[in-house]
Amino acid sequence: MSQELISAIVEMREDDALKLTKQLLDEGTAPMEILDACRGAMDVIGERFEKGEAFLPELMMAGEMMTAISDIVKPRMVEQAATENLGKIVIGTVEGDIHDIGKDVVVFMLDLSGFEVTDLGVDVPPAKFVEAVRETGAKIVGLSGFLTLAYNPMKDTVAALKGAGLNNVKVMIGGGQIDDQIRKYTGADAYGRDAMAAVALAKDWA
Ligand code: B12
Repeated sequence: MSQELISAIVEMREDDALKLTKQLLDEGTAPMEILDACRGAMDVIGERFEKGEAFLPELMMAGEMMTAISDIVKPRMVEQAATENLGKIVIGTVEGDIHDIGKDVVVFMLDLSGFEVTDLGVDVPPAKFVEAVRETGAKIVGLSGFLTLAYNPMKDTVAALKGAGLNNVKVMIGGGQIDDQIRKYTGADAYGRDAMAAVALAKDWA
């Protein structure tokens, strides 16, 4: 069934993709499992784009489908909602990058898990992260980025936080192309593969 969902997304059959998503949820498939299948589909579309077999309109449509699917999936995650306040987190997509679907899922999950999240949106310069951490007193920062071009802004943001004397703030990074090697390059404290990992890291630091 997940394979069917992947095919529907890759073939840009949005109605089928949304129907299959609802069906999978009704059958008891875990929301994160569905998002994982979507990641597979996004990788295929992304590769086609890279090879010049798909173009910007396809990428945009994939983004729209992904948003619609995560809007269906998100309310199903609510069952596990926490009541305690675990602390404050500042999060945003770094400067030069406007990808926000993955970040929004992370924000949703952190919020649900009991964190008070300040979402700075997309294309966020390092200084804005510093300002928000100072204003909120957050002890955790999340940096999202999907472009190779996001690595340096992530590194700059980590450096800006340190430069501002905010040494006790923990930084986690994530997004499509990010891995532990990029974490080392940026100087961030941890890398999280998905929203569940983001929550686990934040809980560890709370
Ligand atoms: C949809 C999409 C778009 C949409 C974005 C819409 C939106 N509102 O976000 C649009 C059409 C706008 C777009 C634009 C561009 N895109 Co684009 N896009 C994609 C695509 C297909 C899917 C991304 C996505 O939304 N995935 C869905 C989410 C849910 O996936 P996820 O990774 O599983 O999310 C989890 C993790 O990432 C993690 N996570 C996310 N953030 C964080 C943060 C923390 C702290 C943690 C711990 C975890 C974490 O948790 C998430 C939830 O579980 C990817 C391909 C891909 N394989 O990802 C290309 C891709 C990212 N795009 C790419 C490119 C090149 C572009 C453009 C430059 C194209 C152009 N020529 O204009 C522009 C860039 C504009 C800019 N300045 O940012 C390339 C980047 C290549 C590179 N090496 O840099 C990719 C990889 C495609 C490719 N293979 O070529 N894109």
